[in-house]
Amino acid sequence: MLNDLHSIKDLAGDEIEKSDSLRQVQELRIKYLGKKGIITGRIKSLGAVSPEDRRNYGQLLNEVKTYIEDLLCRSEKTFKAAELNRTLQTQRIDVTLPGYFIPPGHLHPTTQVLDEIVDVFTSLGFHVEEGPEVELDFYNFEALNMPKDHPARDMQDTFYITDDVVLRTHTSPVQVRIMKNNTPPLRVIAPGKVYRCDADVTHIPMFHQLEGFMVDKHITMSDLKGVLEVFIHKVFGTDTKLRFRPSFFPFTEPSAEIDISCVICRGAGCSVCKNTGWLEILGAGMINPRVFEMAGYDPEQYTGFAFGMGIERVAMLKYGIDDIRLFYENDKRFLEQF
Ligand code: 2NM
Repeated sequence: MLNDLHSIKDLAGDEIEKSDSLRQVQELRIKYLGKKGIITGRIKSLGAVSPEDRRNYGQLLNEVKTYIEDLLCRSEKTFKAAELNRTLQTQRIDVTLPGYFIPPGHLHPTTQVLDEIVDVFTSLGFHVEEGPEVELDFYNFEALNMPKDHPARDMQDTFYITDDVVLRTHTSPVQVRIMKNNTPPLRVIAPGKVYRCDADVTHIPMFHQLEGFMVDKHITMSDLKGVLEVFIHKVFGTDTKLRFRPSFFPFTEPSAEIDISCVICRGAGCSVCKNTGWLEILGAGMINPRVFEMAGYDPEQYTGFAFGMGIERVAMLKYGIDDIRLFYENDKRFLEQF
């Protein structure tokens, strides 16, 4: 009976010694110590051993069990260490290797130009204000001297939300809101997105505008000319000439369109300026007394100038870009140039 245990011990020792993988050792653990294993079986039938042999048999059985357990553990440990070593060899991470290159991003050209323009006007004492893009018909048209039947409304193709609510077609409604809630002197610019139902090489349905105005006693067209000249010279260079052409806007009287000498040919004549030597860049004028009345100001007491420009148009002139759609196609070959 004890011999039986000795031969189990020898066989197990042999088998564990000869195993050459962790899997094999684990199978041997099941074979000897598992639920239906050889040693487990002997322990279970310990009750059947005669009382006089049970003590010695039990003691030896325990020794053999501990011996096998020990061998299995040691063998498992060896194989696990070898496996870890192999993993460390084959999957070694060299922390000194350079990381993946993450190309730095930059601001969109529209934002760059907008920021530059905003900087010029804030340096002249203008405050930046914003307003809603979904705007009441009243602020977008009515208060800017464009009543419901006004032909000027045909000048803009408007996105209507309801009869009284539109996507703002310009940022002037912000100025009206400012005037209604403040008393002069006022120097404010309103940059932001505007919407017009339009699409071709020079028009897109959403673009950016910046409008500004200055209201106080005794503001004249000279103030307008001075402010716009500083702006143009800072953005396009001091050798850029300005030209004021009479024009019409419902919200200003008198009104003017402002041209700058062509940034490409410097006035000599080329394809960009269509041989005129001039490029249109801004609209402006003296705020119409009717707009002041709508805002609750006394037009006898206050005067003011206002102006407006398309940011993408300024960017196109500044960088010689001939298609406005490039600003919204997100082609990296285009964007990376800025
Ligand atoms: C332009 C041209 C001329 C303008 C007028 C006003 C307001 F609200 F003060 F009356 N804001 N912006 C204005 C004037 C805008 O854009 C071409």
